[in-house]
Amino acid sequence: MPEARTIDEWIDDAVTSTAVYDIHTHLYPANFGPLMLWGIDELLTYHYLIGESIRASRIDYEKFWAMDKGAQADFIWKTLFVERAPISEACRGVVTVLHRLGFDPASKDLAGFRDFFRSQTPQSYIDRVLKLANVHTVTMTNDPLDPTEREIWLKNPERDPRFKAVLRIDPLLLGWPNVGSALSALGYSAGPDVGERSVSELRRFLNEWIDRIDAQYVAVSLPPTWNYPDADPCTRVLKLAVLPVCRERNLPFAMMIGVTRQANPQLRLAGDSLGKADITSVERICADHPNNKFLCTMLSRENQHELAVTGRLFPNLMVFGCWWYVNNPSLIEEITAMRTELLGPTFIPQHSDARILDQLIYKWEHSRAIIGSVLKSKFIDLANAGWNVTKDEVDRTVKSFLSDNFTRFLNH
Ligand code: FIX
Ligand code: ZN
Repeated sequence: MPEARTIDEWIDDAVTSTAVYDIHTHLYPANFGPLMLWGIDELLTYHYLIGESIRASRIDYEKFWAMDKGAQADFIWKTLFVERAPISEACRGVVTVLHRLGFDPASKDLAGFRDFFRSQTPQSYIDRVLKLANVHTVTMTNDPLDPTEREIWLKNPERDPRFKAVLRIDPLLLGWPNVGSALSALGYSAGPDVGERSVSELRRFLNEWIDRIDAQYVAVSLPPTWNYPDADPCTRVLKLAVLPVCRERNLPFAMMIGVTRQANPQLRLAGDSLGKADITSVERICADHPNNKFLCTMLSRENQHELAVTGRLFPNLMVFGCWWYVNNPSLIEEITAMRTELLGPTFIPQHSDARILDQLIYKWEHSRAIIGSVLKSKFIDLANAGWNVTKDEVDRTVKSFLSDNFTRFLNH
């Protein structure tokens, strides 16, 4: 029977050496030009830090937005890292990145940090960050209704195999009636009635873009008020277009539930809020469509226990990640322990939601440590119960959590 210290070492080794498949990010490869965000100024102007710095400084919104990115980064650095201790998770993240890149973050030498990033090239920096973060593949968040992104895809860009695509369709479910004209402008005639003609056009849109970007899954974010089924275009488009296409192509449909967009519009991207959603909508959509695969993450802490239980009830549902406002150490630990106790090794504990490439370094370093500490207590409890824990079991469990549960679910 291995000692607790031995199990700890096995888990530390496995958690640090296992490469991650990051199943939800907003990252882009080097040949997507302005969409690829990286470097210290992007790290500092991450919307989490914009929210924190405007709160801490009480600066006027207009005055903040009137600054260019460099000035905003200076302001956030001064407000959160010089005038205050950077103890929030998002601030600690910047410190972890600088430290892992070999800097002394406490030098507070912003100009020196900038010199370093100016000396990097996007492609070589991607190689460096993926290696440092030990991430083998990320999925992007691809919106064909975004003109800048669509233009790049229509040029058939060379693909970096480490950046997989995901077809993000929020407007197709939540944007009626306006999305009708956006689709018509692209040559797809779909009306808010979502009648037969519209349904076949929506299916054509979905199939063409799934092919064009080689989407690994189709995804949407939904408000806490989302109700399934309901007498709205969202339900009709889901039932008549999205789920049939996903079923035919054996692609998971990902639901990110609980976001209230623009609760404070003056904060722009930082102004979104959350709410508790009705878990019975998740139960019903999984029950009504047993041949569809669903990925689901929820934004509200109050939904996490229900979601884990729903995962146990529906094998076609893969519970994943600690999304956004629950992506904080104390909650990642709580959620991961609860899910492990209810679902064993059959869920995906985390995704990074990285918007800036460098964030992969801290989001995975921080989450690996917490996933590791949860697994230590679970495996040691198991050993204390009389089970002869093996290194192979530990390695397989960690690999399932960080990569294989997703690839197996895709291929199932
Ligand atoms: O809907 C999403 O994919 C969210 O992750 C984003 O909208 C959000 O702004 C974010 O970056 C959260 O971390
Ligand atoms: Zn996201």
